[in-house]
Amino acid sequence: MAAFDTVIRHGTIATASETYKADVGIRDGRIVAIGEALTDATVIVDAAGLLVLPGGIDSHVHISQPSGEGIVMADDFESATRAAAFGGNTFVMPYCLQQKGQPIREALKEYHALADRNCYVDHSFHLIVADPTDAVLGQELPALIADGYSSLKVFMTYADLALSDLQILNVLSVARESGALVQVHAENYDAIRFLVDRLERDGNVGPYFHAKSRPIPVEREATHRAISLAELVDVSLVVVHVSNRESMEEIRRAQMRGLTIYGETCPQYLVLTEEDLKDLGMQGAKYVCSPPPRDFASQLACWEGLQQGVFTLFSSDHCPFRYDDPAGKLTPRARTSFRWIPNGIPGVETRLPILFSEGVSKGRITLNQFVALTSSNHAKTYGLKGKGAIAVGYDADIALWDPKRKATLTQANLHHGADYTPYEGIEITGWPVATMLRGNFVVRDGQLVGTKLGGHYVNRAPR
Ligand code: DUC
Ligand code: ZN
Ligand code: ZN
Repeated sequence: MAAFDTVIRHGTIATASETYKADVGIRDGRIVAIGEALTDATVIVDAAGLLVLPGGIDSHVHISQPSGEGIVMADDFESATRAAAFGGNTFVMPYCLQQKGQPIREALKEYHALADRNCYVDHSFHLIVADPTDAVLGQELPALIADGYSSLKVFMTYADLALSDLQILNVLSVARESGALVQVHAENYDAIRFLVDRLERDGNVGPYFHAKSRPIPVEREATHRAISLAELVDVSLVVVHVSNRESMEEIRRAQMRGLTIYGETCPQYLVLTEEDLKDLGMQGAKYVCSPPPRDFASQLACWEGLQQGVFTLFSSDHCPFRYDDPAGKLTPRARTSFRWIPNGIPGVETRLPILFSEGVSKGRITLNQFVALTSSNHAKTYGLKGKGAIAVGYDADIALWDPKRKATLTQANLHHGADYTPYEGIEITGWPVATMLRGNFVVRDGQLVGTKLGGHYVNRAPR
């Protein structure tokens, strides 16, 4: 019997801290050896000229999430995880949304039923707490956290989701007691309501005014408040999808004061601006997400956050809706006001190529920072054991990258369920040419070779 099931030969391994040439020996889905001239294998993969990176972990995606009456998300678990695999990912973390009045366990049952035997990559769920009743806080959440659902998300905006400060404090307190990590969507709900009403009153209803209804102070204020609430409870917090300097500086200040506040940013804040929403017709709806893309100075601030370690997580916030579809961006009411345009854009397949190309290929970040920001830090932050590194004992979740390969992002070549990409036309240098999940190829040479039975649910111990 051969020593290894598979050996990846002649590649260049990169981890969050180092880059070196070595072969990788895989047995039973795990990395069991890293060394020179490993040859005793059933399958040998020649990775000459390629980078051998841990598979991407996208810890912020929305899949099959209810999104309002008549609105349907463009991806189910099959299409989202297929797109994820084509984009060099081996793990996604979607949300389980608790609807008002619903036990979270009931919501979880529904999401598991949708995901089971329907995923090309591994997955785990964050729990969106929309209704923190005494029963949810006192019994349900502690039990769920103990069962391995160890991350929660709270919203400071949206009619059916926004929690009061008191409710957020209560959730943070349960997280502290039970060992969960809380993410926050930081935008001030009342300020947005005020601005939306004023814009509509003045007849400013096109997609562009979505951005004007959620300016930077709306996000900065909520970021500051959320951090203060976490400080009061003495608990860690992840501020997700940060879009601008002022919010980034709030996080930096908190970190410098010794608080454990994690920051996340996303591709839309590096390569899009609010100008993209400006269209006399409805095309701007393709870029409507929250917080909205800002301006060039904000892009630079987000790069600075990544370079200087204020942001340790780079996620897609994949939240796809079809554009030309009454169940998507062009829902009939969207034409009456930006208020009704579903919030969110696709990005699970394009996250890694965009950061690789704009970051590594253009010299803004190192290859090791790329690995940390897209894989290793997600595993560490959210407690994914044996994921996020090329190391002995770790799962053989691997993306092979051709750092020189050029491509143009275009809808025709993507695999998500949306009918557009907001990143259409972006030129990329550096491409994931193969994705391997626990030692088996899911995507190879542009072909899907895995099965939707391959991706497993992974639970995560309390912190
Ligand atoms: N928040 C997200 O995290 N994703 C999409 C929409 C939103 O508001
Ligand atoms: Zn959010
Ligand atoms: Zn999101």
